[in-house]
Parts: sequence; structure tokens; C-alpha cells
Amino acid sequence: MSLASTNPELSENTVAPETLTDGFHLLIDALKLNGVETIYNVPGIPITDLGRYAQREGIRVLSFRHEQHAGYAASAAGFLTKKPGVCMTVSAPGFLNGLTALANATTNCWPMILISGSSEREVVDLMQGDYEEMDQLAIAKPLCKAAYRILHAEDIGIGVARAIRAAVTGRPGGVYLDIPGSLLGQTMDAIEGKNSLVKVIDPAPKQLPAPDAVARAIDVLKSAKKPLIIMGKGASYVQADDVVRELIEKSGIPYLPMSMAKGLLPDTHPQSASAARSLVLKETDVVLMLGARLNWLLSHGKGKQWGAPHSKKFIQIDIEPKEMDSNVEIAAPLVGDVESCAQALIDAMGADWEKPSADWTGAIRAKVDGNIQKMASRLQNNSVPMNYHSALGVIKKVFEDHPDTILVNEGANTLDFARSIVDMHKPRKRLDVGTWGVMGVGMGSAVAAAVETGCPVIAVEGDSAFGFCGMEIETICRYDLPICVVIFNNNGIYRGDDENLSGGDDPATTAFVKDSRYEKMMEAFGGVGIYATSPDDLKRGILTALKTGKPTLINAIIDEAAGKESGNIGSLNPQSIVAQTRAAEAEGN
Ligand code: ADP
Ligand code: TPW
Ligand code: MG
Repeated sequence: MSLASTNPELSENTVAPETLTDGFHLLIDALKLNGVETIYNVPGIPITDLGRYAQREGIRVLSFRHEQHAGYAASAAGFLTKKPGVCMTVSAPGFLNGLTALANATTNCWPMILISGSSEREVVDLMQGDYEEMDQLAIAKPLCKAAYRILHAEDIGIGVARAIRAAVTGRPGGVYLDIPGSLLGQTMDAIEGKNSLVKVIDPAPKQLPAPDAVARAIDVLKSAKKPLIIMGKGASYVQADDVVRELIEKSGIPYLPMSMAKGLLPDTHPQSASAARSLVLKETDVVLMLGARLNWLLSHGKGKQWGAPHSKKFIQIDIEPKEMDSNVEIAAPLVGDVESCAQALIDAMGADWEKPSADWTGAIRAKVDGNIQKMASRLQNNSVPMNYHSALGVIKKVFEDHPDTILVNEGANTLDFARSIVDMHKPRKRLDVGTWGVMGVGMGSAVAAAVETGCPVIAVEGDSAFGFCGMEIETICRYDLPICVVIFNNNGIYRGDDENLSGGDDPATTAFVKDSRYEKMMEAFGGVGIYATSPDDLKRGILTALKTGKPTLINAIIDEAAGKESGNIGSLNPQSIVAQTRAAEAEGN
């Protein structure tokens, strides 16, 4: 648009004749042309007006209290929509706060663009001490998929297009876009400016697998006696839910969903092997990886968890060729997008495809049924204080009855128990700590989930995890979002009963103030606060929150001795002599 139609009050420091446009407006127009509807923002020099003008031009600009959470929101938006989520920050400190989220998006393979204002190039490059001076482009580069700087107004169109394409094409990731403050005030002819904008055509083109690679994959799959499919968040991201389902059901192969692939097929699906995870990983002979990496979350595809060494063959579907052989030999690499590769496999299976033997599927089913049954009574325990099982028993039922609700989940025990207990029934309804296991993603993810999908959100948060992002409940109240935050309050990190090893007066390093009244924080901003000591309190609180859609925080009191050090991944802690002694004592040796 030209400046002619802008509000003169807002534009007073970019006074220009009517036929001109400026950097502010070109940037906004470029984003709008490419379908950007929301910006996750923290204002300040030099981008305050950019946020104001974007809001005036119809982009939803959501301001956060801290850039990290604006960034986590943008990255979650990227995962949920398949379009880059956009976060906007000020220079140096704001940029660095946003950078953590950009790096996290890249690690999760989610598309995101971090747009940061930056200081005067000439002054920064001579290190002369500008306001918030920092060579942001250089710092961002190693931490994201691509980093660009736009210096001239006429390059804004191509710069934005490049950022969008880099974020979503191939393996998605985070892109940094450096916007020197002086760019925003640059002017150019309005018509030329309009013509300089670039719409990205087919931002993430289909990538078909090579036919010989498909034939190889089918041969390996046919050789299997105990096949298994592992679906990851890459398979959720692609929104090819019907094709993925057809592949699973036509093949008849049992599958394990990684945490953010839960619900891609309902967790209650008869082929789900989630409740027999140890059995299937140990016993399987051929594994088809579908948008999942063989990283630490799968013990790198080897070791004790995977049974006898070298006893497995892997087929891997991934859009990133370099992912193949990252940890173990991939017998059949299928490089391409999940949808095209899954479709190619379905077609190649033909009409006479033989499903896996009943020996294999029956053994898994028996294990799944047994484990589910063993768990059932623990989920119904009504005692006070609650433990993870009794509290999550309530939440599991809520998701059964409200399958469109989105679950945001972080913490250690709070995460691990919720992941295994709470079934997801629909795709992309679960957002959690991702590949890094990062704490503090909860409130940003919850905001993005509510804003991008319009669905209600329940954020199940460890009390420590919540502390990393708790101030954003003001953001939730300000935009009146249908988010119910449930804090699993066990007075600390992992447990609340840890002791100071010195015997001194300071609390243990992992312990918090006992019986903190987190619900009062929500009340401070006009939301609803609930103190819940029993499963019934918790149930009532969540159901009321879902009914009213009001921002709600439930302080759910959990037995402070119920958790384990680091949840399920305690074995990743380096074992000092002290830790070994404590573990031995705990086991009564
Ligand atoms: P999880 O943590 O759920 O196991 P990961 O994040 O480790 O999942 O793996 C996701 C994988 O999905 C990445 O290797 C990424 O390259 C891949 N991926 C992302 N988008 C696509 C796509 N469109 N087609 C195929 N693979 C994809
Ligand atoms: C950015 C290390 C992993 S889990 C956790 C921390 C601090 C908190 C666990 O306590 P919580 O859950 O949330 O109360 P629970 O139910 O077990 O008591 N900093 C970052 N990320 C990580 N992962 C950490 C620290 C950590
Ligand atoms: Mg805790």
C-alpha cells in the first residue's frame, strides 16, 4: 500500500509524498501477500511502529511479555499450520531472547521466521557502541536453518520470500531475518514497491521418492517377520493424515507414535503398540521410520532397548537426505515427503499384500491389553494428595470426552506420565517439549494453539516448567484465550522433598516454596484461579474451564514424593559417587 492511505498520526516520522511507500509498509505488504496472518511480538525500538502498522493493516499482532515465549508461540504455529510462524523482536537482548526459540524450532524441524530489528550497521560493524549493538546476523547463523539481512527497501519483497521458502521447503526450520532500523524508514515509489513484492509459489514442493528406492523398501518390508512402524512429529506436521492412516491400516503393521505423533491415528487404534513399547522395540526385525529421527528419544536405534545388536533393519522416510545413516545403517532410505513416500508404498504393496502374522500382532495386543488393565485401577485412585496417576486419570477422561481439545505438556514426571497416560484421539492435538526437552515452551505453545486453531487448550505443566513461562498468563488473560493451565504442584523439580546435602538452612536445589498458591497469579490478571487437592476438584475445575472458555489456572496439588529424578530419563544423569550411593540407599542395599 502507499502511505496515502495511512493514518498521518502514526506515520509522522515517515513523512513522505503520497506516491511513496516505505520499509514499514513494504514489509507488512510482503508478509500479507504471503499469507502471514499473525505476528508474535514484543515491541520496542526499532519495531514498535511496525507492530502498530501491521495491526492496523489487519495482521493479528499478539504482544507477549518475553520474546522467548513469542518465539515458542511462532514455532508452535509453524508446526500446527505448515506455514512459518513469525516472531518479531527488538535488537540485541530481545533478539537473543527470541533466538532460543528459533534454535528450538530448527531442532524440532518446524518452520519459523524470527524478524528482529537491528542497530546502525556502520556503527555495529565498527563496534562503536550503538544502542543495543550486536552483530545479530552472525550470531543467528549457526543456530538456524538460514539467516538473511535486508538492506534496501527494494529488496524487502525478495528477502521475505527467501525467508519463507527457506523456512518451509525441504526439512522445515527456523530462519532469521535481520531488519536494520534504518530500512524501515527508507522510501521508494509506491508502484515500484508493489511490483517488487514476491509471492512464494509452491513453497514446499512435493518430493517424490525414486522408484528403485520404493522397490527396495518394499523388499525389506516383505522380508520382515516382526515389522514395526515408528511415526514422528514430521508425520504429524505434513497434514497427510488420510494417507498415513491408509499406510498403517493397509500394511497391518503395529505402530509406535512418538509423542507429537500421538493422535495421528487415535491412540486407541488396535494397531497402536504404545503400551507395549519395550516389547516391540526389543523384538522387531524391520522398522519403518515415518518422519521420525533415530536420536536420543529412540536410544539412537541401538543398545539394550533394541535387543540383540544388528538384529534390525531400518527403512526410513525423510525429506532430509542427510538424516539417513545418522545413527545406524538404513537398509532402505526413502528420501521424499511423507505423503508421496507413504502413497508410493501403498501403491507398491499391491492388492495381495500380506499383513504381519497373528503371532506377532497377537503377542503385542496381549501385552497392550495387559498393561492397560494394570494401569486402570491406579488411574482411578481418589486419595489425597493426588499422585501423577490419579490426576492424569481425570485428564485422560477429559480428552476422551473432548477430543478436539489441544494438550500442551511440559515438566519431567508431569510430561512422562501424561505422555503415556493421556490418549490423543485426533492429529496435532499434542504440543510438548520436543526434541530438546526444553522447559518453558508451555505458555507460548498454548497461546499459539488457541489462536491458530480456535480449539480449547489444556496445558498440563510441572510447577518448575510453568515457572519458565508463567508471566505469559497475563498474555492469556489479555487476549481472553480459552486456555486452562493445570499446574502439577509437587513443590519442586522432580520432587518436593529433596534435602540440602550440606544440612544447612538453604532449601535443596530442586525444591520450591511449599504449597505455593499459583492460582492467585491467574486471579491477579482477571482469570479464574482454582486450588485442587482431589481428583474431583480437578475434574470440576477443568470441566468448568472448558464450558466457560475463560482463562483458568488450576493449582493441582501432587504428592511431593511421587516423582522420580528426571522422570523417565534419570539414566541420562552423569553418575557421581554421591548419586550412586543415594541410588543404592533408595533401593535399600
Ligand atoms: P520425533 O521427535 O517425533 O521422533 P523428529 O523431529 O525427530 O520426530 O523427526 C521429524 C523428521 O521429519 C525430521 O527428520 C524431518 O526431516 C522430517 N520431516 C519433516 N517434514 C517432512 C516431510 N514433509 N516429509 C518427510 N519428512 C519430513
Ligand atoms: C530450558 C532441566 C528438565 S525437567 C525440569 C527441568 C528444570 C523441571 C521438572 O520439574 P517440573 O516437573 O516441571 O516441576 P515434575 O513433575 O517432574 O516435578 N532448563 C531448560 N530446559 C530443561 N529441560 C531444564 C532446564 C529440566
Ligand atoms: Mg514439579
